[in-house]
Parts: sequence; C-alpha cells; structure tokens
Amino acid sequence: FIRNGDCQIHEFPSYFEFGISTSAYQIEGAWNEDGKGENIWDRFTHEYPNRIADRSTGDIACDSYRQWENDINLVKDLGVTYYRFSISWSRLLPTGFSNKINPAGVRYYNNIIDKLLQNDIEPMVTLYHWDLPQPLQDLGGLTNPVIAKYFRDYAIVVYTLFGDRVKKWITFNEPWSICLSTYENGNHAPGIAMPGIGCYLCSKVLLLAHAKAYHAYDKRFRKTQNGIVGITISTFWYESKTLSEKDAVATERALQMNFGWCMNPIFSNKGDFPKVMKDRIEFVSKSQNFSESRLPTLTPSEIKYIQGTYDFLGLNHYTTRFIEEGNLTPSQVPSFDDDVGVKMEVDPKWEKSAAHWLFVVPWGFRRLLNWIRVKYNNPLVFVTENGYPDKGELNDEARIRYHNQYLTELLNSINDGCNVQRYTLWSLTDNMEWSSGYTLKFGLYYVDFNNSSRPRLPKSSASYYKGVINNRSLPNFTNC
Ligand code: PNW
Repeated sequence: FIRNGDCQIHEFPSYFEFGISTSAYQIEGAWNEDGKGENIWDRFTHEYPNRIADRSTGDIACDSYRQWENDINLVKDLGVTYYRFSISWSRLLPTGFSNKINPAGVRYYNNIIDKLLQNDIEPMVTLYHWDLPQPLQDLGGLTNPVIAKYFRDYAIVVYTLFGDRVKKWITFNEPWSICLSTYENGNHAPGIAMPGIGCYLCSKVLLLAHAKAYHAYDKRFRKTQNGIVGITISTFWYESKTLSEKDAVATERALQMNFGWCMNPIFSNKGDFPKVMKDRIEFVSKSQNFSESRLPTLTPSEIKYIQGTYDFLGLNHYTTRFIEEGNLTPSQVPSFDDDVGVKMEVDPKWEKSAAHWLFVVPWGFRRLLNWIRVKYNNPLVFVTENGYPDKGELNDEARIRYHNQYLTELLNSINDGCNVQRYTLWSLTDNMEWSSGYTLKFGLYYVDFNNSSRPRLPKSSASYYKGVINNRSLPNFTNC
C-alpha cells in the first residue's frame, strides 16, 4: 500500500502543525511544594534509589515549576504553534480525590496556559503522564476499577478549570508503557512485577477511565468548550523478518498485542481487544491451569461504552523491530512476552542511540502510519512524540539526522494519503528520563543538572527544528 517513488510533496501542507512536548514529573520538580501531594514517582525514587540508573529523583528535575516562564520563551523561540505538556494530578488534587483542590496548582497551570495563549501557542494537555497520586496507588492503582471513576472526577476538575482555554486533551500517555512498565516488569513506579496478570487488569481499568473522561467531556463540556479529546498510544513498528506466512502471522499478532491492545477497543469499528490477542491469552492461560483467560473480558456494554471514544489518535513512535514466529508452546510461568510468543530482533546495521531500545529505522514510521491508515479507517493522527536519546551533546548531529529522516517518512506518508496533521518532537529540554534518570537526553535544549539554577542552552537541533518550522520543508529532501 505504499506508493514508492512518489515524491510530490516537498513541503508540509498548510494545515500541518509542529509542536514540542514535555511531561510534568520529568520537568517540574517542586515535588512537595505549595501543597502538592505525593505521587508514585516521588515515592518510588525516594524509596528505591537503586531502581533509577543514576539514583536520581525528579525532586528538582528541570526546576520548571519555577522556570516555566523561561521554558515558554524557549517554546516560543522554536516557532511551534502548540505545546504539549501534562498536568500533575497530585499538584492539582493533592490526595488524588477531587474534593480538595490545591489553589497553587490551579495558579501554576493557569499561568502556563495564559502565557502560552498570549504568545499564540496552543496548549495541548495530557491528563495522565504516569504520575499517579500515591493514595490511589495504595488502593491498587490502575488495577482497581474504582480508579476509573476517580480519573473521571479529576478530568472534570481539569475541564472545568482550564477548558475555557484548552481545546486539545489527551487522557492517557501510552497505555502499553503504563501497563507493562508498572505492572508487568515493575521497571517503573510503583515497581510491581505481576507478569502476565497485572498488565491486563491495568489495560481494562485504563480503557474504562479513558472512556469515562471522554464521555464526561461529551456530555458536559463539548458544547460550551468546543475542544477535542483523544488518547496517546505508543508503538514500535514490527516488520516481518521473512516473507513466510508464519512470520507474517507472528508480526500481525505482535502489532495487535502492542498497538492493537488499546487501539482496537477505542478505534476499531467492532471495539474490544483484538481477537488474536484474546485467543492467544486464553489458550496460554488455560494451558497454565488458570480457570479463565488472564485477559479480562470486556462485556458487550463495556465494549460499546469504550468504542469510538476519540476525536483524534495521539501517536508516539520511536523505533522498529524485526519479528519471527517464536516458541508457541507456553511456558508454565505467565508473562506478557510469552503470551505474544514472537522473537524480536534488530538489524545489526541499524544506527544505535544512547538508549538500548532505540535504533534509527525511519522507514518503519511510514509503514506504521500506512498500517494505521488501512486498518483503522484513516483516523486523524497527531504524532505526539518522536525523539532521539543521546548523552547530551550540544552539537547533536545524530539527533538532527534522526528527526530529518523520520520527518521525511512522515511527509512520504502524507503523500500516501495518511491523515497526519501534527508532529510533536520529544522533548523541549533534557529531563528526568524515568528509570534512566538523567543518563539519557532527548532535549533540544541542554540543561545543566549540576548547576542548582538549571541553566538551559540551545543545542544544534534547536536551530535545525526552527528552520524546518520556518521553511515548512526539510533540508536535503532526497529520500523519496
Ligand atoms: C515515552 N519504547 O516513553 C514517554 O512518553 C516519555 O515520557 C519518555 O520520556 C519518552 O518516551 C522517551 O523514552 C516510551 O520502548 C518508552 O518503545 C519506551 C518506548 C517508547 C516510548
């Protein structure tokens, strides 16, 4: 379905917009100031310092709680038309519950939103970028169905306070990362490893929470506020390693169990988890002596309630893997990887990055966007993240190459007919990269984390991105 060789568009279409993104825990700091409550990342980094590569925390991070004005100046200087950031749930609602709102939190996000609008930068706001209030985790976090209601209550507070000015909402950032890193392998806060069980419970609660927040907007806010609500889903691209039928089947299953897992219930016409995922987990569960599938069932009314709850797809994409059929005989120990049952590989020729998981594979981006176009009826796509990790070099040529190549493939996919209207680069500044601490840098701006005033310095990539935005085209556009 890719029309290779076509190269009609050299410029980004006039509707196309460029943006830049961050998230609250990764930049704000001020973890216990002005009435903010404790969240799971505060607790995790304080209690288990050895779970973070450099034993660091987000206690200060980029100090954006104080330097927000300066950061908006940096955003402005890039020339982007919108800024994607997230609200810290526990800064707004210190206990997580909506009965007590922190006025300093309201003031902080009001200041940011107002200053953005004064500068003609549209706010695009994520409600949940991984920093769950600790009291909600104490109740079981995203494995407890009541959390869906508390998320809806939080969303309603946010729409009420900021929805007069914020018109683009993202409910959750990356269900796949949330459910796997939190409840499968425990690499992320709160560090719970319940392989083959926790991640599936999480995905059902997350989908219901998302749908509740979407329906609440629909019922009570859409008419007066006129905004749009979506979810951000991340995915690898998976490419079959061979032309064999069995590897093609394995590749499709891998895609459906990564991207399709939460994409299907919301964006497909039929709703529900992908059939191949349900079948496979049921089969493996039974062979492990479970009485029923470890993947919870969505009831017909839940399927209906979740299906169609989107105005756009937020897409985070970084990298690609080759897929071969794996060992399909289940092991006795449940795990997500065993459920997927494929072998993942990288090509030794692919350019590496500073992150062990990220290889530079630009063509995968175009394949992915076209696969989404064909499978899900060409939805409106906002790329909400795409970025390259290094060690923080100021002359970051590898980052420039990465973005130029990925943007080239994005342009090709628009030419293929994909309805992609936004590109959001991750990230504005170097920041707290979760379990990797400050050892990986994604920023267009360098931050000196050894200096208590956290000065920012533009890297070469900042002027590269400025140029792309200003010219609305890519330098050296040859790869078509
Ligand atoms: C995203 N993967 O996570 C997050 O939304 C950001 O907060 C984070 O800083 C950024 O990517 C860089 O890691 C991802 O393995 C984590 O493909 C892992 C993957 C993708 C995205």
